[in-house]
Amino acid sequence: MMAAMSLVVQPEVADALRDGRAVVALESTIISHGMPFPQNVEMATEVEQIVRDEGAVPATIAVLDGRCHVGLDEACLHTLATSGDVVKATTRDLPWLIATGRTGATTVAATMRIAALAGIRVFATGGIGGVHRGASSTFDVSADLTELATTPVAVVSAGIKSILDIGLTLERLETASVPVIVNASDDFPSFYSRTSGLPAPRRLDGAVEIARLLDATWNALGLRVGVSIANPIPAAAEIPAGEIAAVIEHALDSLAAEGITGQEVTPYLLAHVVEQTGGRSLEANIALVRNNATLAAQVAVAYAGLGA
Ligand code: PSU
Ligand code: MN
Repeated sequence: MMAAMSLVVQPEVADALRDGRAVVALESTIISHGMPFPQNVEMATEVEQIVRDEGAVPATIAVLDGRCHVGLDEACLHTLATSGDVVKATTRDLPWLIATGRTGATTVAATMRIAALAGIRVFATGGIGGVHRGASSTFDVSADLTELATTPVAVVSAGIKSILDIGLTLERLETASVPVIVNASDDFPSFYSRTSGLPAPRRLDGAVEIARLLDATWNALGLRVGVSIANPIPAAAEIPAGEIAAVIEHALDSLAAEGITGQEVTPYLLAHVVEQTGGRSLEANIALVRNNATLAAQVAVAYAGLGA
């Protein structure tokens, strides 16, 4: 089978999946296109350790020379973190990468798809893509939303960055019947900030409640959808929404001035924000990814414990 041939699962990950033990998928666009070197590779390595400390097996996902890898060694992580010509790959890019034997860093969408093929149900990242501001004229809506609508993987993020239209993104997720849960808060978080001005669509408290919701979604109801779990950034690392707002407005202005469109939009905005905050946003970003890895691993352990 073509899918089996192009899927390379690390033995440790394959063993855990076969035995029904907890596995957490991790994406690679955040490494290649979401953070600068060397913080990107330090973050990727540290996050894998956090997942292990919580009793789960990490599986960082990327396409290497046309094969979908589930679980990467140190050398592969380093290549993704340093090589300037790694393609940013969303789901529609996967066939092209496989057909041409190329290397790509997977977005949330592409990581979800490969995780599902491997049988992984829980995935930790920083922020998910969504409906871009001005999408009514640009039609720029991330394929992350399409994937959440069709692929049964739970994605733990710190919410949605306000480079996007958070309200419209939540509307699209509702239309797609994607459960959107906030962990331990009544406010929907906006990545750097614990609030966004919007309420949590639904709230749950902790991994056991979240695992029960996953069981209800996929097993009791048979819904073939993703689940979005928003985990607010720890208070100590938060950048208040009012403070980051001006930086984001500036980033959006220069995006327009430079005429950047399409797949380059998100990496451009992320890099601009890091530059304008003198690295403070990068520290916040790393803190929230750590926090998400912890919760995702706890959820994966709790879900495995249900024997679902
Ligand atoms: N948002 C972030 N950090 C990120 C991304 C989004 O705060 O690193 C990355 C993720 O990989 C996400 C992708 O899946 O950007 C979305 O890109 P686009 O908007 O082109 O779909
Ligand atoms: Mn886009």
